[in-house]
Amino acid sequence: MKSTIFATILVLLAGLTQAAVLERRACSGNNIVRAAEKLQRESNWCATWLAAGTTTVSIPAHIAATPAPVISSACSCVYTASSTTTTTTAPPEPTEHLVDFEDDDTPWVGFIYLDSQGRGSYGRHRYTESSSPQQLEAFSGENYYRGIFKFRNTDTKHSYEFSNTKAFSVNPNTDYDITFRFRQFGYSSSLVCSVAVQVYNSVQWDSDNISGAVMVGLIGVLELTWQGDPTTTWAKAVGGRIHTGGASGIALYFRTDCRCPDELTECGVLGTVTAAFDDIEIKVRPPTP
Ligand SMILES: [Ca+2]
Repeated sequence: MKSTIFATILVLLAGLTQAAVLERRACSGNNIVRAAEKLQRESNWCATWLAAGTTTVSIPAHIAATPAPVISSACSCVYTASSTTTTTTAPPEPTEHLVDFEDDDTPWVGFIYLDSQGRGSYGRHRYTESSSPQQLEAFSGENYYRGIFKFRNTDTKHSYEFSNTKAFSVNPNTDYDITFRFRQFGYSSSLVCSVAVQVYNSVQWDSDNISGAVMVGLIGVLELTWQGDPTTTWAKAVGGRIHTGGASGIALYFRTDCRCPDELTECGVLGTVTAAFDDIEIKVRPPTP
């Protein structure tokens, strides 16, 4: 009994080995595989054969004597049907945009920072309950974008600039409203910060260069007014109207200038200032009734 089982296992093992060898041989360069290779290369014949089945495809004369299963086997060696050939069409980009800085990945928003001494920091900032009370809560969610800088006695002005690195898609020949939330934090009654926004139709971005945003094609400068007081709360900048003309994209360039008032002889009393942005919105202007 024991020897019978052993013999059966040996036979099974032999069968497996033989099948494996046969398969390798089927894919080696024998005549029928070479013929299949040529047919596939020249006319996609193997793909058609394997897809359509053996009854509806005419067999070239030089392999007509070969049994169909052998042809299929050879064709399988030279052509593998792929399920990844379906083309995917990217969904159209939205023409209205909200930048709330909540995503980790905000690839089209890059920023540059300037001040006369090159001091300060900038970036997307996350406010949590454990943050210092001196820090600023976001307008939406937990995140906003900020520049932060400290006045020294000899400083008269700090400027903070940023732009997006990829133009937002918009409809040409359309009126858009551009709004955003801004807050100046660390306010001293005599400090004045102002925000100016320029709109371009594209931006070229060199990510290796910290100041690598090159704005192209000025469309206009936004005339802004404030809903609220940006020194005490998040105020909404409104009135930023733009007509896209021939442009199908717009890129925004923000500049914040914070000046030490002339009457202050020692600007260091202004301390640390945060210029913060959140919820930048680009929307088609509703038609006026
Ligand atoms: Ca936010």
